[in-house]
Amino acid sequence: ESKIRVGIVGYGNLGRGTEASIAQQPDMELVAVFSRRNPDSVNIINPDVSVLHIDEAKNYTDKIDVMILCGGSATDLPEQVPTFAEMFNTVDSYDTHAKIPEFFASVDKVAQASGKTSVISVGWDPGMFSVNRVMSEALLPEGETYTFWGKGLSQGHSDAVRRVEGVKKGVQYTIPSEKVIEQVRNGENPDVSKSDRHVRTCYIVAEEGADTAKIEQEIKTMPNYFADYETTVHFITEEELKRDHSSMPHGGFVIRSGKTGEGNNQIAEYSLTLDSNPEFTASVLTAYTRAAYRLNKEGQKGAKTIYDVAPGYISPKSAEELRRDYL
Ligand code: API
Repeated sequence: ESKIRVGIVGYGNLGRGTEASIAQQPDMELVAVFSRRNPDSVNIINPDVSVLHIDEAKNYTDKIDVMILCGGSATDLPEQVPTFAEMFNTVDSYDTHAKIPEFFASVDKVAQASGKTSVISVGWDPGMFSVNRVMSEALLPEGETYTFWGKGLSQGHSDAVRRVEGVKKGVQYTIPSEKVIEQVRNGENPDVSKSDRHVRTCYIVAEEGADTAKIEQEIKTMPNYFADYETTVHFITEEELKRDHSSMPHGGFVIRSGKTGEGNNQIAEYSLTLDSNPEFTASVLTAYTRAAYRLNKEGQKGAKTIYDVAPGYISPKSAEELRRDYL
């Protein structure tokens, strides 16, 4: 059987992680990386893979089965995914939770018309955590679901602070409350909102002469990302950022604490401990690339979320092998 031919659009941390992840998949080959930058300035891992300007992508509709879109959620993906869904099956990790319904609708409209399949918003959250929230709530209808993130570096929030005027570089750490995690694991079902379960800390390198008070204010009041959270902003030098904040760990827990029939406590927990947030998100993207390819072959077109894709579709194993080896 021939390999799934894959393309990558956008080559930042996530694009790079995706290149590395495709190399681990026995049934996929990376055809090309597309970037808005000058292709000569893009340093990819495997020098044998072609790097092309994003405008060239339209010439690859019969050479690429699935395009993985690795741009940021703030401005790239809402524009790029509908554009590419006209020409390719796509996979993305759009992660602005509050705007997923409108994003889904805009992609679905295009993909229904083009006959392509677009798996949207797959990473670990949204993504693996979303699946675990839904599964544990279906199993334990009476109870509470708690999502904790971190401590770790959120790519989405870091991307958001870097878009603030006067910010040269920056990162954001999400820090969960250990006390609340403890209470949840003990089955106490504390009544705390997700903004009270976490604090956010930013380390910012400001542009020369920038108004740091204004930057801080703009970050702290940013809707969806920071407005509802207790946020601290530290200004540091470029050297300090490089020295202390170059790794990108993340992770967290989805915990459902419920009661069944005769009042017995049941706690379901899914946890991730990640040395590299972008490399793991990339691994989820490539697994769902397989699903996008197979769903499209079956004629299941349009936008799909992780809830629409049965687990067997993401495995390189056949349904027969899964029944025999994993059930
Ligand atoms: C946070 C999480 C991170 C989710 C993971 C991923 C990212 O507040 O740290 O942007 O890194 N929402 N969407």
